[in-house]
Amino acid sequence: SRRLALRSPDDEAGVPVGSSSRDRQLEGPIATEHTDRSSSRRTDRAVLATLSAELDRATRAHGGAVVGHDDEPDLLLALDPADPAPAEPAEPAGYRLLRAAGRVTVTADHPTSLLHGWFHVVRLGAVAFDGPDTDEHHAPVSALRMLDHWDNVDVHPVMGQVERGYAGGSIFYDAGHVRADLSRVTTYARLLAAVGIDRVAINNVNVAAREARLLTDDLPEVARIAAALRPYGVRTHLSVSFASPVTLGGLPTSDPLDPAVRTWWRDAADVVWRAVPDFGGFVVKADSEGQPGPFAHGRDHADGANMLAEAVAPHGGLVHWRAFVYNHTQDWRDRTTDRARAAHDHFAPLDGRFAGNVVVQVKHGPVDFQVREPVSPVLAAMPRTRVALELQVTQEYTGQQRHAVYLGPAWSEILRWQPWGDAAGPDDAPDGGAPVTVADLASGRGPGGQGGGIAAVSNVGDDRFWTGHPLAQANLYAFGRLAWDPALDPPAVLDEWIDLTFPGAPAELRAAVHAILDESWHTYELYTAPLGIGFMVRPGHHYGPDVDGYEYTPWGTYHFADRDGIGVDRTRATGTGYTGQYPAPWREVYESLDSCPDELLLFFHHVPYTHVLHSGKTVVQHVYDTHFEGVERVERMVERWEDVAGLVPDDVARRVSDRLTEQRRSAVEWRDQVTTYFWRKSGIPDEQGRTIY
Ligand code: GCW
Repeated sequence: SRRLALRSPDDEAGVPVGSSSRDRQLEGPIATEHTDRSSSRRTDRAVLATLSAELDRATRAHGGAVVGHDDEPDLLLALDPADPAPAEPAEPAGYRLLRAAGRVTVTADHPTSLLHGWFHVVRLGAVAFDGPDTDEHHAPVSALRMLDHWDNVDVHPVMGQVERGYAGGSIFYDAGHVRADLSRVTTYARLLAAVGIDRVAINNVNVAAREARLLTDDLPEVARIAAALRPYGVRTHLSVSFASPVTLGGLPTSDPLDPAVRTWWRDAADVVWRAVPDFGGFVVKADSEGQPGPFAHGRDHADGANMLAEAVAPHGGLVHWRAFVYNHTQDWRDRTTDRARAAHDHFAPLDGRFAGNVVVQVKHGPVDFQVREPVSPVLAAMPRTRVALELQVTQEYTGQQRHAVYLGPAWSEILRWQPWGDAAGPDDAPDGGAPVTVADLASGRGPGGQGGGIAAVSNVGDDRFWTGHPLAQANLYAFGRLAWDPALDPPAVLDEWIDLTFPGAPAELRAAVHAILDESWHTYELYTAPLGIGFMVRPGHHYGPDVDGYEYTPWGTYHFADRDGIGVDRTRATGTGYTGQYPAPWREVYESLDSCPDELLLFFHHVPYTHVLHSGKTVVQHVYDTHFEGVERVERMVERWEDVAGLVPDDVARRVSDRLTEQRRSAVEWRDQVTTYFWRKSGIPDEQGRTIY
């Protein structure tokens, strides 16, 4: 029963809290000049009210009392705006946690940072008070941490309401409208604040006619969503259609260099910020998979992005411009076009041309969120651009929330990857400074210093467990925590999630959840497409095995298996030249069969089935062994859960059991199709004589 208190400058002076140094840092000089202070005060007041409600709620749940800040509280949350605020602080703001003689003070200069500090204390629980005296500063490594929803207002005939959504319908929309009751959105914002996410894009990047109108006719409804997110310091972004000037504005063109088009977007942005003063900005998928873009007007992506950037700049807004651009109408007979090359071919030459409030958002791999891909070379190719890393929390290609797949370890590997090996940048020797990681690039600590942050596609829907599979909540949690601090250890993050989700979890439950999830990403990799080749999924919905499903399609995701071998030759010597998009040492490491890591072998090389891996196994024997092992591991996951299911609420237990049953069925299906395919293609029997069909 602890005594909790909140202190803000309002208490003393009765004046609203001023705009924060953090906002200025996020948006650079443009925002400093123009940010409307009253809009940020509105957010600040909303978040302070939330903090005060959080303290009440905590004392109601756990005892104790909310007291005045002068009454010697055990925990004091103190808003302490820097005065005067530094023009350009070097680090994104976080909070300071001071513990002296069992009393804790959390101080921040921005209400949202203070809220994040509060949730840090919640996460620590009693330990927050019991530890030794300390004075710590916690700041997110990256200033921009965002979730993208691929939600449609209407139910799309093929994609459903949430494109690649596996957790029911949208939390924002129902029956063609923004929901009347948005209380769940506020609860969602609370979950996000608890893991440090503070920006959400609320509609699909594939913007259909109905959804395009969120920008105009539906603004009052968007404002309601923003109001539901605001109390937890989460800012709203919209995906917009590049063709809006024509489709919504009735103009004859959407040419980004046309003055009338520029005026249309400026006016549109003005109206948006009038409706939502703390609006975050626009997300754009242009010239990709049928979405309109600048190409139709003979312009490039920088022309398109900069035109929107100019429109949102007066409001301190951002444009997240996606680099997921490739030809999806390829001819499989054409061996020269390589989808993996596309993002780099399109974007690297534009480095230096994007405005300061454009973030170029790059998928983590060159193809499409596969269980295993090399890290995209685009992330290291644009030092003069704010580049963001895009991850996929929704499990489109990793089991669609029917399979338990904890992605924390995968993201951790990506975030820690070093594009220049042991060197700190393109021109540095290996001992010329600390090696730069992907996390450094995304947070502005790499060459050029232009971080665009970290974004991910959300896995949340209106499902009663939020994420379909209750264990998939761990992915949402881990994304937020790793975006805040990419150095965190994924199993430790999982422990945090277990503590918060199953309070007082007995040791057996904790051990079982670890046994099920810790290695689950590798397990999924074992029983699906081998050695970095990717896809092999059923076309369209992307669930379950279909080895040749995409082999003769226009989408450009091929494996080229024949009776002798498999893999895509992406070398400079004899293939598509994709390896040349990497800096040293990777351009050489991937180029050579000898040094290419096994797990990516078939991404980079076409080899005979008898090729011997570094592991000592042939490719075909590796395929057999991994697929049998994958299924055995899933069987152990099922058993582990049955042992502990009685320790969690019945509905959770049942849902997890049902999903694990499906995972086992699906893993067997994958195993049998993939092993049979390779046996039939190669005619090489399994050394262990197991059943192959
Ligand atoms: O992964 C693919 C998905 C599409 C998605 C696209 C993208 C929103 O299959 O459904 O469209 O990527 O990222 O734009």
